[in-house]
Amino acid sequence: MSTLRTSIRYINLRAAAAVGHQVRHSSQALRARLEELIPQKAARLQTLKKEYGSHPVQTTTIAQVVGGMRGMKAMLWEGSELDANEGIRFHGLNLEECAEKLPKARNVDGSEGVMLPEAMLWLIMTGEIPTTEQVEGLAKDLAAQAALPEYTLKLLEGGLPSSLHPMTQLSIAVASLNHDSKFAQAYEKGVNKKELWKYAYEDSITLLAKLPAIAAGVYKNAYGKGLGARKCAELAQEGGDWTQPLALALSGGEERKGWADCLRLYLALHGDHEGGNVSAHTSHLVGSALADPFLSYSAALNGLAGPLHGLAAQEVLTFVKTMHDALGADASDTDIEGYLWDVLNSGRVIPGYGHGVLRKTDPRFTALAKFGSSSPTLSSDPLFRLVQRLQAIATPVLQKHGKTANPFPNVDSQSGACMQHFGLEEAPMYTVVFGVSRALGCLSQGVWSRGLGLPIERPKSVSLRVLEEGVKGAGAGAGQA
Ligand code: CMX
Repeated sequence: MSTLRTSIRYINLRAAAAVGHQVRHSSQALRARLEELIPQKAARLQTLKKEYGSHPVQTTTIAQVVGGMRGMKAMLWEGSELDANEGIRFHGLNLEECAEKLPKARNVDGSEGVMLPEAMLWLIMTGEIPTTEQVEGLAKDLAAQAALPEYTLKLLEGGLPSSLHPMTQLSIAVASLNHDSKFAQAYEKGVNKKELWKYAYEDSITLLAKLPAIAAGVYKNAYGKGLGARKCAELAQEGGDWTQPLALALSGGEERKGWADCLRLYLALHGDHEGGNVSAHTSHLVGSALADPFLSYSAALNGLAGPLHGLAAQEVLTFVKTMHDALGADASDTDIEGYLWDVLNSGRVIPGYGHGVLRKTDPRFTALAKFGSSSPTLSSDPLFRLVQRLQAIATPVLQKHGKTANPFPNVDSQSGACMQHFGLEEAPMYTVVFGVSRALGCLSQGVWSRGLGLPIERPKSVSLRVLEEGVKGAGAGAGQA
């Protein structure tokens, strides 16, 4: 692989340390902006609650109660909204607009890279497009806190068995950071509830800063590969953006052309997907009990580890590889179609297809496919090509099968094929990388939930008997009318 070094135009952190006052000032810009925005939105929320608190949003149906609460509007979150046909929008911006407007990485050859995930974080948190300087300040803030405490390092340097699933290792390492949670300490000291968001923010930045090193540590601990957590944190502290140290740590220090940009794109695209998906909702729920951001996000990761959610990327790659091995490189469309029917007839799902909300091809799938197709090496990768080809075959098969509400590919269909091409071949790591990304949205949501003073979540469950009695009542009532 070629070794074109990618980096962004950030000044070196050590040089910046010489003007420590300025660095502190710039890196606190996001927090300062939140300090302006949160009271404004909190006031709007109070007015809405006071004047229209009993206004109905929608009627809840029995199908929703017994059907995983599909489409039930029951949470407040503005970072992103998911339209069934258009896909994700971040504060109103679709993915193409984000790709165009957000500050980007810059390669040392002068070419422009892809949007930076830390710019996406800024957008999710504030609803505003950051300037390059603001993103630089944020990246420096993250880099300064990249190192892991010894107790977390111990876990990732042999403390946890290498055979433990990487997602379990990630979740445990994240939860361990609760040892030094500023949020938990502030709560214990009795800090005013209105101030708690500031501590949630501090913990969230700390966690985002450390996630790349944790992921690198998990990789090394599970597979004995890569540079590990300490080296990843050291690389971060040498300057650069949030992604590059992780890209290098996962590739064992080899600078693979296109890899850092692929990872940046992946991290930006997966940052948030509305508030109700399993990982986002879990962190919201756990955070509503005022558990600190480390515990809340660790819980979210356990949900992300489910095969119907984040683990799907791992499943897809295994599925595509197995199919490739079983049918051979010269498989015809008919061979592939037969293979898919065998899967469906044996009661299994086709991983990477379907979605709880989307009813069209996931635009994140399209964004990764576009990235791959523009890369001379990735576009000719056999597995990448098979994923592209599968799209035209699997959708009609699923349509004919007739069960799936959305017979189109979701993002997990594509991501594993991209990552394996750049050398990250261990499929369980894909969900770990997803876990690094999803923190952008989950943690932002946690900061805002505390800023808006949202209460503990406590929906009402009902028994089958209550539902049955309710139906009888409605029938009798209708009959009498
Ligand atoms: N292959 C085969 N059958 C599928 C299917 C698929 N890819 N997707 C859905 N179905 C089936 C469901 O299992 C369900 O069958 P039953 O009625 O027998 O239970 C039926 O179609 C209806 O399901 P749905 O309303 O279309 O889908 P849900 O909202 O219940 O579930 C999802 C959504 C993603 C869990 C489902 O489509 C699925 O299992 N897909 C495969 C796994 C996957 O790719 N997950 C990643 C999702 C993205 C993410 O969250 O990261």
